[in-house]
Amino acid sequence: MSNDTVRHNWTLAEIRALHDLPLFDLLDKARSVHVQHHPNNELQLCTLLSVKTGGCPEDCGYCSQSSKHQKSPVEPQRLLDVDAVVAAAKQAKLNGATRFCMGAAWRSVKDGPAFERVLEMIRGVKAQGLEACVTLGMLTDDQARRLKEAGLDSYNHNLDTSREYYPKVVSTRTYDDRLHTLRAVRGAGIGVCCGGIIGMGESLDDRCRLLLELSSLDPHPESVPINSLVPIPGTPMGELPRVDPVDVARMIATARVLFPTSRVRLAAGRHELGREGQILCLYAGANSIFYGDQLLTTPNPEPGTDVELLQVTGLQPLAPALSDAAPLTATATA
Ligand code: SAM
Ligand code: DTB
Ligand code: SF4
Repeated sequence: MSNDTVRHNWTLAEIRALHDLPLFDLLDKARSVHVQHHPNNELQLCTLLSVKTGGCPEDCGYCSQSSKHQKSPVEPQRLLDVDAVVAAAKQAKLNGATRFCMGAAWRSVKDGPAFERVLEMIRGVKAQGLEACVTLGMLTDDQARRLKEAGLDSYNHNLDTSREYYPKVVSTRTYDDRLHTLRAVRGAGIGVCCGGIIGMGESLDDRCRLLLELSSLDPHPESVPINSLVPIPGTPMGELPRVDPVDVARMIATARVLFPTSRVRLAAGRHELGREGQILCLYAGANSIFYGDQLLTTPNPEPGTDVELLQVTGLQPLAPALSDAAPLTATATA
């Protein structure tokens, strides 16, 4: 398969037909695309850090950090110091991560000291030889330009679900607000990390419409995170059932076929998939995971368990950009 098979004109019917194939036929297609474009059995390890936790004015129904969900267990915290973030990035690198992603529970970025501090964090992370990614909410063109100037590689801003289902998930912003920020990111020359969440009560067509929307972005997002809902008690989605691992694998395999050259990330919800569920998702075409015992506010598998996952699959962590990272061991610290 050559790059001319990177398509931006998929139809919903085509995507749904792919998604609904007999499982092994879908896996065969995804695997064939995967080995043509990502031949090295590589797995990208990204470590996440919440640099500003809680107190967010948006009302995303899945999120522990919304101030609208009074019963969520998350206590708001102030923006971390640059030194603490750089120390966490150094540790992430020692543990074998090559990408460091920082999340802030903001609706949008405000110009001022907090933004200046985030720019300093990005410079500090880049100085460690790590890829830097942030997710800060909505951005203006000028803010995107300043993030790029600070050395930012990638901006995470998820569409989360279909345009049709979006109002069931969040009422304080629109789908077009999200697309507007994605254009600002792309316009500044920053890589786009954009995906969604399954398991929020959406239909299979909604999942396929999300993929359709993402596939219409030109160029495609360099990275497509597929999150499974982590139900947080005290949020509107806190009582929803866990996603079936086979459903996650179907979503990942469909994304792999649609986004041949992108990284597809097996993101939130990995904890509950179990070892074999995760292996199925990696076989389906995921080539990136969050690595470290914490996502933003919820637990992630222990690094030692992930090292075993790499050993049992024979996957290799993506080589670090600089060579002073320690080799992975099952005792890697969080
Ligand atoms: N405030 C920023 C924003 O919304 O763009 C950045 C932080 S937000 C927590 C980053 C992403 O994490 C969300 O877009 C969503 O896809 C994912 N996420 C948040 N809570 C989740 C949950 N409980 N389960 C699964 N994914 C979740
Ligand atoms: C993404 O798509 N998933 C990550 C990252 N981008 C920022 C966040 C997952 C959050 C899971 C819930 C939590 O830990 O609060
Ligand atoms: Fe705020 Fe982001 Fe959580 Fe939505 S997902 S409530 S914008 S932190």
